[in-house]
Amino acid sequence: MTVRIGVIGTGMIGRDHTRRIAQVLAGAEIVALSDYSPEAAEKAKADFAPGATVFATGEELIASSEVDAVLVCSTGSTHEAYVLAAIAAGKPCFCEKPLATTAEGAKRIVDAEVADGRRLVQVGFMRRYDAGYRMLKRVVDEEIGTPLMVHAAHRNPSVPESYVTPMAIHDTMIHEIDVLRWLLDDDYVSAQVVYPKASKHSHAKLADPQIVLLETAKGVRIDVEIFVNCRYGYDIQCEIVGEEGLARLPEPMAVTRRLDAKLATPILTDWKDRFVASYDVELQDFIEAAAKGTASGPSSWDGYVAAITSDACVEAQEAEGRIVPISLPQRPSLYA
Ligand code: ISE
Repeated sequence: MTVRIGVIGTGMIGRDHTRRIAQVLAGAEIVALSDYSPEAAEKAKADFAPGATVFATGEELIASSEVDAVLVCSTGSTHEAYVLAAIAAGKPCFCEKPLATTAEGAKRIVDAEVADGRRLVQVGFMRRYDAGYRMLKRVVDEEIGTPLMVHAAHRNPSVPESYVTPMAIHDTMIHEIDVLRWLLDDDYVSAQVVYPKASKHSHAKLADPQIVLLETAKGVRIDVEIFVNCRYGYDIQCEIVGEEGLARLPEPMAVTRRLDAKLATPILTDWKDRFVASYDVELQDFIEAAAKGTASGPSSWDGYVAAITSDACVEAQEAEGRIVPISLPQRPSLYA
């Protein structure tokens, strides 16, 4: 079966996913597009999916009998309503992060999915599909013994002027929040934020860098450096220290040069390039599950846990070093 997909939000990553589904992946076609800017939807149609229908609203796209499954790639504040509408329509739905902008919103999605009784939602936590993180997980699961500590860093060369302190959590560290609990098969019990000396490249509304300290239910201690004006490149680091040894996320493949009296390896600068291959794998997974009328991969529950943890981290940002407890509700059996 060919899954007929509708994409809501075609300006940014939704445009790239439209290309991916139309030109790279197997088993699906783009039949519908919608964007708050109709020109963006028309442009995606002209460039990648000439046969697609452009809908004026996401709601109409979801309701269309021509659409089997939905990609929600619009701005974060619109996600919750679209995902709830897709669940109500019984259609598999891939939602970019965040699943919702509040933990209560994410919970409404979990509740709707649980009431429906089957998984329909996949959240766009693409790092779980990254080849490097998958290799790292295998080594953590099988070789280094019980994990004790994690040292991680998430560095962006720069961010737009509109990027402010809480976004370091909601927009940036959300990836570590998800991927580390997946790597460790664990959940967080507390968060604390400490601020090093501020970089002169930041501004009054952005504390940069920050260090977030997380503790897990199994007692693992995690430090995550978030530094979004690091200047030199887009750099994701992750080191897990276990009882028997240590495992490190591989660097992205790059050619080392011996040139002009220097030994040099280039570092990427754009996050879209760093995880480009994982987007292909995650969406292929979505298509395969959608063909069976369901969803797999990162779930609404994972989106909800990420939202609860993010809220605690933002509270910790404001709490001047105080440790903020994190407590999770009981995990419904649908997500066991
Ligand atoms: C962006 O939205 C991402 O998802 C990137 O992975 C992250 O590095 C960046 O800081 C975010 O703004």
